[in-house]
Amino acid sequence: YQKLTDLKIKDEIAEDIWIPKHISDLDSCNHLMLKFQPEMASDHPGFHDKIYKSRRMEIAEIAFNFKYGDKIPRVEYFESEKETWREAYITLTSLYKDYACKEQLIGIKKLEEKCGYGPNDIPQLEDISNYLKKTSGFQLRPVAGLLSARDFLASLAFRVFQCTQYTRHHSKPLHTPEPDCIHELLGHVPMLSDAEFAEFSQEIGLCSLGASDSDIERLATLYWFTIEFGLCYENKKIKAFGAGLLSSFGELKHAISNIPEHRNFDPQVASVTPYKDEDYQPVYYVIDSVTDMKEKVRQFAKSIKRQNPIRYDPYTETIEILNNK
Ligand code: NLE
Ligand code: FE2
Repeated sequence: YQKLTDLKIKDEIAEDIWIPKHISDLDSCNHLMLKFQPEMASDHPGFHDKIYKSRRMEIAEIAFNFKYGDKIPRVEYFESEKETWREAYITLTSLYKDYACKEQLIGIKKLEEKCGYGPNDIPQLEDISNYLKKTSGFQLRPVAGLLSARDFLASLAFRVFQCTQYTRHHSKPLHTPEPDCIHELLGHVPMLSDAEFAEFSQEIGLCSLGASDSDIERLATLYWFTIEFGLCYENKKIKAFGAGLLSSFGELKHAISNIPEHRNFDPQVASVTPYKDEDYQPVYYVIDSVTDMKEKVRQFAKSIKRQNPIRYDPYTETIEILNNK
């Protein structure tokens, strides 16, 4: 036990922050944020729905029991859950032609061919994880809800995506403020199967390891305006690559319309822009390409200080702490 005043903080470099050193240490990166849980949020569409809440608990158990190296247990989805998926799948994929970036279109097509994606059934995390592993080196681990930014970002450093397994409430199939498997599987997974996007995601993760709380906040905000709600130019047209858009019928159209503000992507500015997590965004950042975004974020990353430099060893899936003295 340490009193707050005993913590050594100098030059904004956070010291003695625990970081996962091996991919199996992600077993400890499981701190949930409760603000969107149906038990906690009275405006959650499932707040009064006992069946929905107990179903959520049942699926959450899988995540609570999961340990590194386990196969992700399959969920036998209810007909009503498959119906929610079907509606979202059909509506969203029909919009992608006009609204989604090319990486998303390619990603979805391959997932349909190779990983059983389609309107009729919810694909299983274990199958998707194996597929991603082969395609971009990413893998999934089940999570019971929204994680703390520090834990979520730390997982990305190991090319692990913490993935929810429950579905949104059936009364609101086209938008949810919290992650659910429709958001993950339609929004994140196709983009994560792109090699360059995967690399970008891992780099944000690596940058977060050992960072101070305020830097974690900046990185989480940057994550929000890119991986979650990012737009890009493609042949002078604006398209979406952010998962929060690609999984929300309503916000996808809103983002591309003339209603919100579109700003050219600048990580210094984006990382301190206040954002809304309950409703559609008033501001979006537009990148020129994934390559360009990655370059800009690499420059930005130099402003994130940590006690010692680190290096990721992909062979052993280990973080090495280098001593620069
Ligand atoms: N608004 C998104 C959706 O409806 O799929 C989810 C965002 C989670 C951060
Ligand atoms: Fe997300």
